[in-house]
Amino acid sequence: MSTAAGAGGELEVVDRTRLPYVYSADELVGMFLAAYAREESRGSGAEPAFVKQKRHEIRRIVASGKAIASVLREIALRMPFLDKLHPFYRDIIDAALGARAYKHAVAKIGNAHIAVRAIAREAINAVRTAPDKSGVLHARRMYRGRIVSLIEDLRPELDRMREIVALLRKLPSIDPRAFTVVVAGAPNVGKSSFVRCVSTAKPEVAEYPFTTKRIHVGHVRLRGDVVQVIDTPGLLDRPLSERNMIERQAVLALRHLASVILFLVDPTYHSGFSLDMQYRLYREIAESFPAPAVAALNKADLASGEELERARKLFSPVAEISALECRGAGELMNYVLEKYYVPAALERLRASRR
Ligand SMILES: Nc1nc2c(ncn2[C@@H]2O[C@H](COP(=O)(O)OP(=O)(O)OP(=O)(O)O)[C@@H](O)[C@H]2O)c(=O)[nH]1
Ligand SMILES: [Mg+2]
Repeated sequence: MSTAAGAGGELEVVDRTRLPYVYSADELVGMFLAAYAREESRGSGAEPAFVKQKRHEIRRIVASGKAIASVLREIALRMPFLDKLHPFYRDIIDAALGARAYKHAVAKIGNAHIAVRAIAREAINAVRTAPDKSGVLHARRMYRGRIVSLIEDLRPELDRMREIVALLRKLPSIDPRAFTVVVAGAPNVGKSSFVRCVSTAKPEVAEYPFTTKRIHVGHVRLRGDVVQVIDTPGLLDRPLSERNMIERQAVLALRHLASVILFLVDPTYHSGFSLDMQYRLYREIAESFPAPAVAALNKADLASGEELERARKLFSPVAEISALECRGAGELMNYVLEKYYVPAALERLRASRR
C-alpha cells in the first residue's frame, strides 16, 4: 500500500513561487519587436553607411533573438517536471490537459528556444553576405517573419501552459508529503464540525479543481510534526459513477493525499441520508482508495439506542462521538494517529537512520 507519507521521498511538490509567468503569444511578439527596436544604431561616423547598417541590423537580431530564446527557455525549465512530481499534482495536471499533451507542450516551448537561436544565426549570415541595402532589408523581413510565425505556432501550447499555471496557483495549500487524515462521509454528517474540533488553528477553506466544491484544511501539531486533516465536502459524498471523467479524476487525486480515511456516519435520519446509502458510500470509498478507512459514528448525542445499534452492526465503528460538542473527537483523532501515524513516523525515522 502506498500512502502519501510513504510515497513522499524525492517527489516534488509544486512550489507556487517558482512557477513561471507564461507569456501569451501576443505578449511574446510584442516583446520580440520591442527588443528588436530598442537596439540603436551605434558605431563611428567614419564607417561607410552600408557597413554601419549591417552592424546595426546584426545587433538587433542578436538582442531580439536572445530575449525571446531566454524567455522560452525559462518557461519550459520552470514548468513542473511531470515525471518527478508528486502524483497528487500529476493527476491534477493529467485531468486538466492529459500528461502527454502537457509534456509535449513543455517540450515544444523548450525546443523553440533552440529554433530561435538557429533562425538568428541564419539571419546574421544573410545580413553579412547581403550584397546591398535591399539584401539587408530582405534578411530583416525574413528574420522577423520567421520568429513571429514561430511564436504564433506556439500559441496553443502557451495558452495551455497559462491555464495550468493558473490552476496550480489556485490549489489549496496542502503538503502532499505530510500525513493526512481525509474526513469523508455523506453530506451533513458532521465532517466540518469534526475538523474544527481537532484542528489546532481555524481550518483554511480552499477551492478544489474541476469542482464547485471547497475543501477545509486543518492541522494538528504533534511535537514538531504537522498532520493535515482535510474534510472534503461534496467530493467524497457521491458515487464516482455519477461524475464526469475530469471530476472523477480530480476526486481520485485525493487518494495520493490520504494516509487514512476517517468515514463519519450519521446514525440518525437528521442528515437525510439512510444508513444503507451511507454504507454503500463507505464501501465505495474503501474500495477506490488505497489508504485504510475507519468508520466512526457521529451525533451520538442525538441517536437513539436502536439507531446506534443498527449502525454498529453495519460499520463496526472505532468510536462514537458528538462533534457538535467535540465530545470524543480528540480521543478519536488520537486513536487514528496512534494506529496509523505513529507506525508510519517510526518507519520513516528508522529509514532515515539506515
Ligand atoms: N446533534 C448533533 N448535531 C451535529 C453533530 N455534528 C454536527 N452536527 C450538526 O449537523 C449539521 C452538519 O454539520 P457539518 O459539520 O456542517 O456537517 P458536514 O458533514 O461538514 O456537512 P457538509 O459539508 O454539508 O457535507 C450542523 O447543523 C451541525 O451542527 C453532533 O455530533 N450532534
Ligand atoms: Mg462541511
